[in-house]
Amino acid sequence: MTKEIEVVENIFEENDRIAAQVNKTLTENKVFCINVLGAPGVGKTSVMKRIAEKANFTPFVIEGDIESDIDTETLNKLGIKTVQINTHGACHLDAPSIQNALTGISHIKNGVLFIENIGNLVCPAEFNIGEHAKMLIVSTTDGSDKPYKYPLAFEKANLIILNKCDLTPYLDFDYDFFLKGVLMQNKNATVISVSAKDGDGFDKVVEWIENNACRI
Ligand SMILES: Nc1nc2c(ncn2[C@@H]2O[C@H](COP(=O)(O)OP(=O)(O)OP(=O)(O)O)[C@@H](O)[C@H]2O)c(=O)[nH]1
Ligand SMILES: [Mg+2]
Repeated sequence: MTKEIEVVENIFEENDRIAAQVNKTLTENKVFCINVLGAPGVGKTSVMKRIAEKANFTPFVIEGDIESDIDTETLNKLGIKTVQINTHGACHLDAPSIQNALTGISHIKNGVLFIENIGNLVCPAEFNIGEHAKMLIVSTTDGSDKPYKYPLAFEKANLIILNKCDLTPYLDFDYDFFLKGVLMQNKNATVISVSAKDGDGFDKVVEWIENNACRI
């Protein structure tokens, strides 16, 4: 039993050591890195597309999926430099996989790197992958109780984006209950409501990213 705990500790230690190296390299190259977290289908890719449209910075993307390169193909077609990681089963990205993927993005300098993590509200929150900030995306279609049920993702997030707000007239999403749950986990995160479908709310998102990116 003791040995099992040691192994888990070693995995986290090794991951954190490599995450620190990734973070140092990105910082030296003036690349602000955002770990994009959220359940499957909440709109992680759609949100990144909207941010890229509005941004004054150069966006780069590492796409994490268990299988397929659908999102990578979509983003590359839009002119956003994107590389794919397929985990073939693993439920989160880790720092060594990011260190390896970075070799696939040529001339990564002066911009913002988005890493779309595996669609999952649990494990990705446990692993640092070299990011400067965690952006958690939740959707009105998920229900307003998610901060209560998946506290770690909310606790770790720096920016929380509530997406699919265009659908609220058709849903019973309780924003006050949602926000109360967020504040129970995290009093420092910025919360922004958006619709990636309509483009509403993205001025604030881009402003947040630009304000934080210039601090590295
Ligand atoms: N109505 C509405 N639909 C949206 C919005 N954002 C995304 N969608 C739709 O939701 C679906 C999933 O969006 P994606 O951006 O692929 O979500 P994702 O989180 O990247 O999904 P995975 O990569 O599969 O985990 C697509 O059909 C989008 O068109 C929104 O703001 N409003
Ligand atoms: Mg996606």
